[in-house]
Amino acid sequence: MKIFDVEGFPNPARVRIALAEKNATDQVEFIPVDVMQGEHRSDAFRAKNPDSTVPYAELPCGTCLSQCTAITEYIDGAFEGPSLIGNTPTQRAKTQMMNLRAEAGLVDAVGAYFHHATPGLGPDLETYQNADWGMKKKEAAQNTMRQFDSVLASSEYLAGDEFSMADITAFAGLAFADFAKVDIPSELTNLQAWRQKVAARPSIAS
Ligand SMILES: N[C@@H](CCC(=O)N[C@@H](CS)C(=O)NCC(=O)O)C(=O)O
Repeated sequence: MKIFDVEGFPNPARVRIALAEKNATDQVEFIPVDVMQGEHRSDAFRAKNPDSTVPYAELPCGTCLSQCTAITEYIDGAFEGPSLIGNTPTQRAKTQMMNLRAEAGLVDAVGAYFHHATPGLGPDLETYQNADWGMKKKEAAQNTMRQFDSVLASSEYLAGDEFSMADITAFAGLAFADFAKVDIPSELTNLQAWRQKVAARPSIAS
């Protein structure tokens, strides 16, 4: 399996954490993509991943997968170890729900703020910006943080008692928020405690 990505970017981090959770990092070949030079918008890249995003995976059978959620589903099934997507119908559905909230409400919302209301990736790549939209999405990201804080008042992890893909997505979203300077409101103590607990996992700490 090959992963085309940029080390340290928020969405690639989601897939790298999932691989580390499964102790499978060394079973994957990472191929760097020069996003800052626009390699992901080239015809050759688009032919493999029409989304023009990192990460994408090329599976041993030749199938190309974009979207971290889909790539994580593959990783979860292809490698041993505790499930990141849930074992029962209820756990799976809850994980999907919380993962979607973390993706749309946090990672993508912070991304919209970063790309629209800050210089983002620079003038060559940010060819359309709408600062109002970016500011609105910053507000949305902070509302998602508040929502997650109240979930975590009575739950170990976002989708229940087990660590899951939803936690990975939210963790990457908070790292992106730090980078983009979207404050995590200080009163969200459940969210802060959960973040410290997740940061201490071997898949992240080492
Ligand atoms: N929903 C996508 C998002 C992927 C994404 O937006 N990746 C960013 C890097 S973190 C990217 O490729 N940005 C390129 C650009 O903005 O032109 C996923 O889950 O993979």
